[in-house]
Amino acid sequence: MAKIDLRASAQQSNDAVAARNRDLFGRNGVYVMNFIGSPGCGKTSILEYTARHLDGNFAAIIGDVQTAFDAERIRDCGVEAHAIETGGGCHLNAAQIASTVANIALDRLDFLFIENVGNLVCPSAFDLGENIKVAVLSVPEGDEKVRKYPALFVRADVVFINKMDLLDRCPYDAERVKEDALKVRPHVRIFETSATGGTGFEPWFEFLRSVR
Ligand SMILES: Nc1nc2c(ncn2[C@@H]2O[C@H](COP(=O)(O)OP(=O)(O)OP(=O)(O)O)[C@@H](O)[C@H]2O)c(=O)[nH]1
Ligand SMILES: [Mg+2]
Repeated sequence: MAKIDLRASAQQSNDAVAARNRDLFGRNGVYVMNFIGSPGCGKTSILEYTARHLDGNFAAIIGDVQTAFDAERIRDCGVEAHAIETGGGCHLNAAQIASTVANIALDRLDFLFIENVGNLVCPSAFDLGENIKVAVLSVPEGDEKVRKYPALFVRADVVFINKMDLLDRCPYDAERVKEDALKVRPHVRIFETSATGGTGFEPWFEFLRSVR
């Protein structure tokens, strides 16, 4: 009897839905970013700062295992935000995105921000149909994450190093992190920010204006 590889088959069906999402996003002219990083690295805080300071039309989809807290934080910034509660799942999948975007008027958006479930491993393996993956690192996590979790960094076109305000309190070699990221992804764009302090965002906004 032929063996069925369930993981490969789940991946294939995810890829097919992701391709349909990508086609839909392209037809509507919306640029989609999939934010991936450890729990607490500052994904929502970066989106909050972006929501408050970026000109343009955008919406957000926020994935969490449980609660809609982070989607509420984005709504408090005056931006449409939809929560996906995975109920235990450690990453978002393309079908969840497809059913959520069915409730969003994509044609009036410039950008759609997706915050994946806090996790440096699983989310990087699941295409959602996004234009780019955005990896978020933060200073207190330690400076070896690019080397330890390469699967994300070979795929990410943007890397944030967030919580730069904590640099004087944590041993962290930001230059080494940048070298590591450039080694595995030579054209990656790296932004060094403090989301709570509101520093380092202008190059990120310039990048967004350039892809719009
Ligand atoms: N010092 C400092 N704290 C920050 C910064 N960015 C975020 N924080 C704090 O870090 C904590 C986690 O931030 P979130 O934005 O919720 O992190 P997240 O990545 O969305 O977390 P999950 O959704 O749970 O994975 C909060 O207490 C933030 O206020 C920063 O740049 N500097
Ligand atoms: Mg969050």
